[in-house]
Amino acid sequence: MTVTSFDDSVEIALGSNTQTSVKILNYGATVLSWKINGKEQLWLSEASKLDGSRAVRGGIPLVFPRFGPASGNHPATDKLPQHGFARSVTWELLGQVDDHTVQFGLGPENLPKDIAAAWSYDFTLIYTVQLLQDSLKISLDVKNPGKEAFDFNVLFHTYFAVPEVQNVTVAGLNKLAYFDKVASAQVASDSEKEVTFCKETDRVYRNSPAQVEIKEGSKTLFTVQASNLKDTVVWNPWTEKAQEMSDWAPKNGFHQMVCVESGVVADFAKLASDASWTGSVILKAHI
Ligand code: TA6
Repeated sequence: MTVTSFDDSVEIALGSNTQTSVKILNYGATVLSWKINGKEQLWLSEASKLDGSRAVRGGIPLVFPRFGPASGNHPATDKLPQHGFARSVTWELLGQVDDHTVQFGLGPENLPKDIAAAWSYDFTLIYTVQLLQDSLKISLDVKNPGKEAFDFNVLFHTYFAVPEVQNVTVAGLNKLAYFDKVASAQVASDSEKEVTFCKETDRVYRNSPAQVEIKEGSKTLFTVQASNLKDTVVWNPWTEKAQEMSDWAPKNGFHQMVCVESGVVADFAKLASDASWTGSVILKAHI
């Protein structure tokens, strides 16, 4: 394994097999690329900004401390932008834990003044990215060194690359109620059916199973194994929303992606003074 730092990013490669690698942009600590034997596992918009002018469109953006209206109103975070600030600030590369693991850190000192004023809690985030042969483990430690408790949302907003989303299902969420963000309605569901995609799909599943699978027919493409992340978001923007997003390209690229996102977004996690919280997810590709 080798870790290479660049001005704006860091890359981990599996030893001599540099065809298996992960690249993380310091801006947002956003995983831009995860390749296994040269095959890209994540979807990244061809129009995504990578210069720090706006959040990356694709890869694995980090959502913290706010998800958005679907989590309900919250005086402390309602003033923050959609999905919070973690994906839109430059993190500090703390270094490598070992030859296949790197860590990034974020604190109030890294925030623009307006964001620090909007969310003035003392906090420390440590983001760990670990590359394995056929898996990627990402973990976020949230610490509250301050005297005041705070509530937060968190989400690993993963854009998985798939051959054709109309042939993809998400298994493991059967029979679960969900909040349908497209219809702005809570939906009770006793359906045994796996989630399918034929239109804009934007769902928040509360208290979802720790493991869900992304499948193409009977073949499992990815396994998503979450730890201490009780909710799952499933999203595909489809034609109209893809057209509306200026940083979405190609416009028909929604056919080659699905977002399956593990987090705490249906409501807020609370962190008491001097407490810590850790959530992680292991993404496994079934090549
Ligand atoms: O995670 C799904 C979602 O919240 C959708 O509602 C959609 O807004 C998507 O994230 C992208 O949000 P963004 O702020 O990155 O444009």
